[in-house]
Amino acid sequence: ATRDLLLNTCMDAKHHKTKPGPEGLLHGQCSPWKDNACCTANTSSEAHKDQSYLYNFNWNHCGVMPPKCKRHFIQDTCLYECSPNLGPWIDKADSSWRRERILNVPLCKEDCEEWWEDCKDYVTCKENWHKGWNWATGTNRCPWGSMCRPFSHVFPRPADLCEKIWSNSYKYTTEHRGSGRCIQMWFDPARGNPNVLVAKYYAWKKR
Ligand code: FOL
Repeated sequence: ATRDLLLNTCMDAKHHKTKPGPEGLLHGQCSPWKDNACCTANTSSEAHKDQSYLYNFNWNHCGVMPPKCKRHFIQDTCLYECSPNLGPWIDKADSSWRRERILNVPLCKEDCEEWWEDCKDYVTCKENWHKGWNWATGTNRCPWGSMCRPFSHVFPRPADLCEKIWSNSYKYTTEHRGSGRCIQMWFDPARGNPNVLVAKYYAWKKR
């Protein structure tokens, strides 16, 4: 059935496997996905590096990003690259580097708010981190005329951060972790992957 196509699937993007499957070992913060993942072990390692080959993306474009903030970006990368449970939100992407993207994934309130809280004193020069960088040196630098300002200024509310930073990959929700109604970036794999049920719920709702 159509809804089954939305479950246990990988998007057609830059580094994703064609199908999800076990990986044995995934690195660090990506390890919760090791039993069933869209990322390779190599992608999971790269997700933890400051200058990874994944997107040549530089987190430190306005000075060094503190570890308590960076861990949320690493976790976002793990979810984005590894999760096999984002099918209901896969959409076509018209871009040079991926055929498909995720759109409006309902992120749990706590995941969004903790991300914002832990990053609010860091600085950035851009609201949308997907587009408009200066790539002249091979990595992203702030475009001419932009200024480094605190996250709390660029993203006044948690929803602004979670929704705008990756072009609406996420939708801010008031649903709580463990409710089965929102996707968790963070979870304890000892209790299984909670996002499996969330994808099922939305796959039934959508079709
Ligand atoms: N996390 C989530 N949750 N959703 C995502 O879509 C996502 N995407 C990335 C990382 N984590 C994510 C990938 N990030 C460029 C910049 C960032 C990036 C991938 C590519 C980049 O090359 N930007 C160019 C424009 C490229 C184009 O659109 O053709 C630029 O102008 O800066």
